Amino acid sequence: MGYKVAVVGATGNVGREMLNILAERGFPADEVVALASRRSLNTEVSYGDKTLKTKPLDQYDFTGTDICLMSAGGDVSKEWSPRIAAKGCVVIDNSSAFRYDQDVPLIVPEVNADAIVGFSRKNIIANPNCSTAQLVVALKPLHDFATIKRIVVSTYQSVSGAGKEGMDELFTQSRAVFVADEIETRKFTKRIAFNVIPHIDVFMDDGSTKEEWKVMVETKKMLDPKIKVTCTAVRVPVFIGHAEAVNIEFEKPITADEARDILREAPGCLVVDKHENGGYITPYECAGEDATYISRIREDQTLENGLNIWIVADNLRKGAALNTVQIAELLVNRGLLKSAKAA
Ligand code: 11C
Repeated sequence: MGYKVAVVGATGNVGREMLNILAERGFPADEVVALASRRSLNTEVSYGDKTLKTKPLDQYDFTGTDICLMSAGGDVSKEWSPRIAAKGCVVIDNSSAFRYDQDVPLIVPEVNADAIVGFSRKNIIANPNCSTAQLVVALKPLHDFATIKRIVVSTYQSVSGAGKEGMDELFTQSRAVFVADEIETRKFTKRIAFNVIPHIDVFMDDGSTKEEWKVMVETKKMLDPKIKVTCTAVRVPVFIGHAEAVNIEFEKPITADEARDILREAPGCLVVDKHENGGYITPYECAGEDATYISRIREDQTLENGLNIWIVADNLRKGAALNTVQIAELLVNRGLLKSAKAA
């Protein structure tokens, strides 16, 4: 028996990728329903070799739907996730609306799969921010080996993290530069074409941005609350793929060779680390891929038990849609979806 799955926000960057990945991975669905706001009504979206027409979220009855993959932003999620969950449908939410709720597990299956059992308290599971997802995939096996004390993260985040409008703005501004046209900024606060912007999401009282705060709070929630995290999050003129330079301080000794061997065996990780020209992965190469790539693994000579690493992943896949589908697979594989349905 397969499941009935709804995808909310099916016309967005992440929603479309969710549909692709459900089909690609052969998720055991008898029926997949694409839902969207009235603005995007009857839009055609692909699900494998089928084309689905979006239906309106506010007219859909979730009774009998087993699982809802939600990618419609925090405000829509706050309003709809509890209503959908109350119908017995498990919500896996890609927004930040429930990530910091103690009664909602925040899950990256390679990192904290066992925490998923907590979903039954609210019938909601949260998917982390894209920059945190790839970070914890790479850090978890290293933490298990040598216990991380502190990390300093610098992110290089692609414009697709800001949705389709972000991608359109990079394209339009780049073209305008070449044809000497006027550069308009709408989505970003400064020009993004041929530039970098040290600002993602809103500013907090301490001068950090919300993106930097999310990386800190979500890493602690999923990996270990004792780890100290500091982050600078930067938008770069790349369409897809987030990169991160991470400096890690461990409690116990760990060599670069040991880290490389550990990461080679770790779930979800792919090490590309040749000390030669091009012997590392860049965001452009990771677009469309599922793995979290780790390169430039080296000891930090200025720090006892310190390493530097470079992490790259497709932010729309491991950072969002793929991780959401992996959570759904985890529910299925552990028999949790059926028991939730029976309860
Ligand atoms: C960005 N990381 O690149 C953001 C997008 O909390 O899920 C994802 C925001 C979130 O702009």
